[in-house]
Amino acid sequence: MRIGIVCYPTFGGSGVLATELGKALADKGHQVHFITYQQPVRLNEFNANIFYHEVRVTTYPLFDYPPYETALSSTMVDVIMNQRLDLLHVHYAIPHASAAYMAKKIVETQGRRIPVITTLHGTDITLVGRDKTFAPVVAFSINQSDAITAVSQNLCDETYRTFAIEKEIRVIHNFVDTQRFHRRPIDAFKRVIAPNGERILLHASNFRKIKRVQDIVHIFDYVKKKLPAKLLFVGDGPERPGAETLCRELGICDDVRFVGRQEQMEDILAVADLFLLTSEYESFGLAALEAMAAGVPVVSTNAGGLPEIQVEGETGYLSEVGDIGDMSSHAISILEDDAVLKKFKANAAAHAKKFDIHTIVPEYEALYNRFLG
Ligand code: GMT
Repeated sequence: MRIGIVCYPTFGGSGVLATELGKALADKGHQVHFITYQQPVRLNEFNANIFYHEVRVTTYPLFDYPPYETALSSTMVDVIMNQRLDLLHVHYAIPHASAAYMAKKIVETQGRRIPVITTLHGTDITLVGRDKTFAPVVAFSINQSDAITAVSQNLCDETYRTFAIEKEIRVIHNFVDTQRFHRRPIDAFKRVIAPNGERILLHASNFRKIKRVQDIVHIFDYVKKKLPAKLLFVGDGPERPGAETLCRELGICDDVRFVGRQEQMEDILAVADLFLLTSEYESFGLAALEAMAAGVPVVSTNAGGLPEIQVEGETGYLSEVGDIGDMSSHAISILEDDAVLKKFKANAAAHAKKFDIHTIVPEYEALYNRFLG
């Protein structure tokens, strides 16, 4: 198959998932064409079946807002026609689904039919999408897609609750390459982070408000009072300065490291003992699944799709949003006993296999096949 994948190229979960899907499809012999404005961060190796088409937005003094969506549709048309694509798979509805609808209509005038599959990832529905500046276009373009998928049952339900969707939304859970995340810790790295064998807690995100990163700092402060521990913050975003200030106020800066955006998550996760995710909402929580695949238990909120990936009391614990006390006691209960920690680590790794790349990617292929032939 010749598949066009449209996504955000950044560190966000939707772009990561789309890129990993494209790489897996290419490994299976499909020809994959990424269409986006920058090389996706996880597209970091050569594969003869992978192509990258950059969307270039022309600037002009009249444009206070460069028309990315128009440029994206035009690039889609170019790639569909010249690379003879069989289908377009767009990740994150805004503006990808509406740009794909436009491209589809344009190529129809040239005698080409191209099926469009839209995968909903979360904030395109729950946060940005429901804003009235976007909502009518989001609802229309989702309804115009030939197939719609959501990354969790929760997101599927939220989408039906938010928009008048006339079509079936299929749930295809996010996935992880469990082999890749099954790594031995790099001892030298571990010694730098935790020189005295302290427990290592980890959070990775885009530091947006929805992640409630200050809750992470408070939880760590509680944990640290009970046992020797270090906290690693991976990623960057608008709430990072606030988290840094809070660390200073609590006097815990020496035990907290902000390491910025990182590509080699598997190496970082390999040294971690616990992953913290305090989000107000997560459609799925791909970062938590990657942690589990690396054998790292997760203490998280019970928001959105997180209960679909975690098993309470086995892979970690789920608490009400904002319940710092509950999350702290759960973290301590996992970390204070070697045998308990070992059990949770093994459970997390075993449960992540349910979402293995080799199980989930065929679900997308089966969906594609419905539109071909
Ligand atoms: O979490 C973010 O803010 C990034 C966002 C994205 O679109 O990249 O992540 C969403 O999609 C991920 C992949 O499907 C999910 O794992 C995240 O849970 C989801 N984020 C939210 O729903 C807040």
